[in-house]
Amino acid sequence: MQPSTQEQTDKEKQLAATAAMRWVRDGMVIGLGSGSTAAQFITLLGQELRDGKLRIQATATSVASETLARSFGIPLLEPRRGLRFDLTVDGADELDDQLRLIKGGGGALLREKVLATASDYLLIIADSSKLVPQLGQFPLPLEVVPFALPWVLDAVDALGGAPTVRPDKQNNQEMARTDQGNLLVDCHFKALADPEQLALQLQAIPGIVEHGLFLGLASAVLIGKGEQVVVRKR
Ligand code: ABF
Repeated sequence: MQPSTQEQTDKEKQLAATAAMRWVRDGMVIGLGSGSTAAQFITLLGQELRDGKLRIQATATSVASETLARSFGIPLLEPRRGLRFDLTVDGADELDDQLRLIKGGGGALLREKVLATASDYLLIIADSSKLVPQLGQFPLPLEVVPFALPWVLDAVDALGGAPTVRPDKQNNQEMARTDQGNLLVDCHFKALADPEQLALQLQAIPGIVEHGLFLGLASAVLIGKGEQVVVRKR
């Protein structure tokens, strides 16, 4: 019997997360990403640590990842000046062949970008559905300060982004909140002809704390594809 698409996707995530362990060295300071693929990596890391095979320290990009890391006893570092990460391992919602990414579908884009920027090496792990010829089918997330929301919506509309405020379906709330208490806006550009230009335009809108375009940040991507892992490096 053929595995279902979901089973295949889960397997590809597992393959990518397992392959990422080859980038881990004893004594490293590691940034922990968010989402289901990153969770698989944190689990593998936690198991190695628990078995005494590895000593690492880490900082997590979300409360969820922090909770998972804590459950394995991974030593967690608080943000502080000068703290750098040897390696950050994180997932993505979309990626193209230039290693440009859309992230933030899980709402953790701000901390993800902070850690990505403070990392010497950003390793992205993903299943094969994430690799696309052109970014933009996946709605581009923005983290927005609540006060600024109406004006941010106007400005993104003017750019053709057809913005929607992300609801918190789980808690039946009209608006989801990030770990920082901000709102999430999803932009439906459909296709991003010039992600670099769009990133500059979004950065210029007051009230947008961060956008989900990760450009020039990924050092390498590991893509689970069927039974294999495809590696792409910058
Ligand atoms: C995070 O997890 C994100 O930036 C992205 O939204 C998401 C990918 O999710 P998954 O690994 O569950 O497909 O890394």
